[in-house]
Amino acid sequence: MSDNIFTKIARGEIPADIVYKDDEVVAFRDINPQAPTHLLVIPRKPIPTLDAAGPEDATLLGKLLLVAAQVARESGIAEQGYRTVINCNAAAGQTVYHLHLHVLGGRPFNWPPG
Ligand code: DGP
Repeated sequence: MSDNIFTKIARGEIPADIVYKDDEVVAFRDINPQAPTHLLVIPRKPIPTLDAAGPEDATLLGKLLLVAAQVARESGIAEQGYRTVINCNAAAGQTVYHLHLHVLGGRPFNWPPG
């Protein structure tokens, strides 16, 4: 069993502002929001990075995206537009080694991201 902080949040061992949960996926508010709405969507399965995901995770990865779209709609940011981000490994800024998808909205975002 993994001891990373997001696995503990998924198990309810650490408090978080949870906006969605089912038997495979949990979504909650980021503790250090970078936008008026900043949600994290995680699998309960402790996959450390996107690079560590395999073909056996294909359905789960698709579900993460569908849950991201659902929580974005439910948060009222979908029509205006939102940014989804997966940081993979250190150079991309990943700090928590449990796969997570950021959903950011409520303000404009630049492209390219810099
Ligand atoms: P990343 O840089 O992609 O690994 O993003 C990790 C995010 O996780 C970062 O935006 C802050 C957030 N975070 C870290 N620890 C906690 C926590 O204990 N609770 C919550 N809700 N978010 C956390």
